[in-house]
Amino acid sequence: MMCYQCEQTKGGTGCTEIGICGKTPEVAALQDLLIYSVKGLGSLAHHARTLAGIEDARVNTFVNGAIFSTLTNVNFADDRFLEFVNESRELHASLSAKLAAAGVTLPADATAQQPWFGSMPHPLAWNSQQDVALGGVGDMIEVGLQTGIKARQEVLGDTLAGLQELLTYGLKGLCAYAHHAEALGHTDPRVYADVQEYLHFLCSPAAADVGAVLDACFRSGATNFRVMEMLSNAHTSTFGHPVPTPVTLNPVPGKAILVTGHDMHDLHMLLEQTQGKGINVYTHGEMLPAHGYPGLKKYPHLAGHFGGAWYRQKIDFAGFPGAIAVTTNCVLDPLQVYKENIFTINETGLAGVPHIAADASGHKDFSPIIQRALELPGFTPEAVEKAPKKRDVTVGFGHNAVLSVAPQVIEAIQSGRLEHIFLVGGCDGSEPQRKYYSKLYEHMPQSTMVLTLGCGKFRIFDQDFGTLPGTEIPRLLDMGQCNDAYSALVVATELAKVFNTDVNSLPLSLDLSWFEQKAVAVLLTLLHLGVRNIRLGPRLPAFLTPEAVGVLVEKFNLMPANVADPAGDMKAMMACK
Ligand code: FS2
Ligand code: SF4
Repeated sequence: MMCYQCEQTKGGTGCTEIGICGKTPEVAALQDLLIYSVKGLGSLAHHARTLAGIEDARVNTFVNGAIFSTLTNVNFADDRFLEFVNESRELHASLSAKLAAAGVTLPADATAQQPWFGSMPHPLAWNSQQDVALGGVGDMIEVGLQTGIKARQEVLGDTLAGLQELLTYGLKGLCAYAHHAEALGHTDPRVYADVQEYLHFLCSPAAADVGAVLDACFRSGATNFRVMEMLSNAHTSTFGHPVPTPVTLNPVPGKAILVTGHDMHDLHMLLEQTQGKGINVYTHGEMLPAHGYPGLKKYPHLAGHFGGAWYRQKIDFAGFPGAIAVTTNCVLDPLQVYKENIFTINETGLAGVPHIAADASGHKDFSPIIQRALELPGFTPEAVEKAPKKRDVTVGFGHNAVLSVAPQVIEAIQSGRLEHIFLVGGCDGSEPQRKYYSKLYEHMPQSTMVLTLGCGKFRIFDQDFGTLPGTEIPRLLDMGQCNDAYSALVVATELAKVFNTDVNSLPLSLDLSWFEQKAVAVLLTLLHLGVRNIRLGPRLPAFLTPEAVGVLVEKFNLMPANVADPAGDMKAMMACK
């Protein structure tokens, strides 16, 4: 195997024997094959749309969900990937039949072999081959082994192969966001069309040109901006705009379910299905911001938050006395001690763990999770009594809430009481270098504010940063999940308008911690918007060669976070460098 799609990749170069995340070579091969097959399906859907105006709703939904399933820490179950690849080929056959019925033939070069597919045919041609024997996982792994990055690196060289991966990884993040929005009934035909155009592009001769690939990367950043806006609207129109809300970290006695991941729609369905059953529902990880939404906080049995960032989940889940529902990433191979308590939903999957699928109407029956919660002890009064008491945390500073205090923030900037604003957004992880982000906060002067989003916030979310001098406004404002990066962009854009300048000229610094491919999508959006001077860490992506990084440094002054010197980075940022 060879996988270098996330920040924790082995040695900063690539996981080759087994993933640091626990991904096996078998699952890696199946994921590579799925991406390869979806490139072919996306290319066919692009032809169907542009040549015959055919829009296939099942294909649109499937492509985004399938790509999402290959994102880091989403799915480790080889049988799920067998299903995904088979479904990709079935959808390909049914869309081909629609084209044939419409009397449309594909251009002669539609399946022209590109050298970087190596021993495999063009993906569109492979999807169409009826004589490919894919009886079981073993057959599929054999084929999948031929679709990895290595073949592309050999033909294209590391820089171009890496830039093709940059586009693919950006699509993984974008498709995850789009899929979340779709779960809430929000879709955009242009987003489906864009995704499939990029997949088609990756199968075309144009993808052998560095400039064309970079251009496609930045265009995908524009698409992702639409998607993040759509997702923000999906959340706020369904559950209302987040409002500042204190959240307890102390459990209460009673049966319990822990909900992890990012999918608010699942949390809502679970809150509905647990009403009146004497079960308390707790959020974990990226679900923390759910407490700020009026449409979710209204449920009295949404009892609080339990645990920290995703990478601590083995400790958190082992210590949770109830059932655990996994709605999205980040999930890890479970410990035996809680394996009987955990359930996967949506695109997530774990070998040997029950999966709850939606029915044709999108409804999910969470009875197995509820049943398991009722079987388990939950939090006993004694355990609650003994647990160390923690202070509340406050969530709910989406763009509406932050903009409602904008006049005070602006006044504070104008009077010099607020010197600088930091956006420290992104992912958390277990590597020691990530201590840089914890230390960064220690060096922040009192005359500053910090906006957080994503699971990186768990480094400081329970600390008291006090209020901005002369105001009641907290210095630390959490804007939500990594999915809520849109809110930060709205705030920055509105502030720039007030000061009659652009985002790059504000007293604002972005210090981003990346881990997986949603962060790649957000980075491409920021670059598309022309945001400069972003710090990125703790390590730069392994898939970007020094040559590729050089282009980003030259165009955008993208900087690696100086993880050895957080104080130095803080000083530089205070000087707007
Ligand atoms: Fe955190 Fe993990 Fe949010 Fe990322 S829970 S690193 O995949 O999506 O952020
Ligand atoms: Fe390694 Fe990350 Fe790939 Fe997992 S997702 S195999 S940790 S690079």
